[in-house]
Amino acid sequence: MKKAFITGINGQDGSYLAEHLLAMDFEVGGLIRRSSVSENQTYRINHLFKNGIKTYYGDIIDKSSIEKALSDFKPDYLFNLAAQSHVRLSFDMPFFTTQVNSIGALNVFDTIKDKFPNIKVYQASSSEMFGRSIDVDKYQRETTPMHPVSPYGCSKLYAYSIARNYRKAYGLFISNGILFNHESPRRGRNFVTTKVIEGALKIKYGKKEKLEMGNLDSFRDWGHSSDYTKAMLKLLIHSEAEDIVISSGEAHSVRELCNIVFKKLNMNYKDHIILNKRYLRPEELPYLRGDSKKGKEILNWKPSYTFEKLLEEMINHFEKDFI
Ligand code: NAP
Ligand code: F7E
Repeated sequence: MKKAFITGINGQDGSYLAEHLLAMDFEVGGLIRRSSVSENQTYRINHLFKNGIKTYYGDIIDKSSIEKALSDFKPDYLFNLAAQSHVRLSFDMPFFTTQVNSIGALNVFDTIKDKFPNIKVYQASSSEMFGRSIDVDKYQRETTPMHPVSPYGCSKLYAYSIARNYRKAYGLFISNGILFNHESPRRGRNFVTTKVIEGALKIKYGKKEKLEMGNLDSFRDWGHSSDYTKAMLKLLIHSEAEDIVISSGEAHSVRELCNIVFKKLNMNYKDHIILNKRYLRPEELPYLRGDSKKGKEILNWKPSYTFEKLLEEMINHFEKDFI
């Protein structure tokens, strides 16, 4: 039985990945953070303990905690998903974001180099690393230059680069999955998909009148976390370490997202959405659309969700709380 260890196991992706690994007969372990509200520590993975997952307290800023957990669990694969993953908040907390996303990743890779060089590592890289850079055909792909426009994007670019450096310099198996936005019913409430869906439902059910939003004119390439976490495993069981884009290949604006969600709930978003400058970013990334041709070819990966199906699943999930 192969063993896989996940940092960030209690996150959106960590929980879907853990489910998938268990279904594929892996033994699964993961790092969880201490929270003063202890229920939050394992909020998204409580349903998996009956399957025997093993968790360790730790933090990727604390190198000793990574080393202790890996010495005990002895994984074959490690998925480094732990991060401060909110882009706008990274402008409020640039040092913390860099500490976790950059130095935290280095802590993981350096522990692997010194103590566990046979573990294969997945690094959760992000389309946010491209920033405003885009190819002439209006796609971003593995070869597109990276010019991030947020502290989050910069912190992820450091982790991406040091992953490649450690792979080459020390012969380690470290792969970067360059994932475009992906969502699900488990997406945090302050990301735009969940925020629009919950906001629209509150308006429909009379709990709220207006929804305060930031920039409606940016475009994102949205997929489903359960599809994208399957690509993570495919990347690590691939014969060679690679850097690979995972995306849907479609770009939709935030305005279109609002239009679809409100329409599905028989409302017009224009009657309810107002601008609050608080939700604007000091620098915005205007357009993301990924070309995942390489991933489709070498990993034989393809998404099962369309944008509409993703939104429908999320609306149905959140609407249960209102009925
Ligand atoms: P998420 O829901 O925010 O999950 C992040 C996880 O990391 C949480 O479980 C969190 O712990 C944990 N964490 C944060 N700081 C930590 C630290 N210092 N030490 C240990 N654990 C820590 O994010 P996600 O959507 O699942 O994304 C997973 C990864 O993919 C992240 O690295 C993200 O940056 C990257 N990514 C995400 C997307 C996307 O669209 N979702 C796209 C590209 C890349 P708590 O549960 O205790 O908060
Ligand atoms: O914003 C706009 C906002 O916060 C999407 C993370 O998973 O994907 C995610 O980062 C868009 C942006 O995701 C609001 O300005 C408008 O243009 O849902 P988001 P993100 O910033 O794209 C990347 C790939 C990651 O790696 C990250 O970890 O929506 N927007 N109004 C808003 N966004 C939010 N959150 N809230 C608003 O009120």
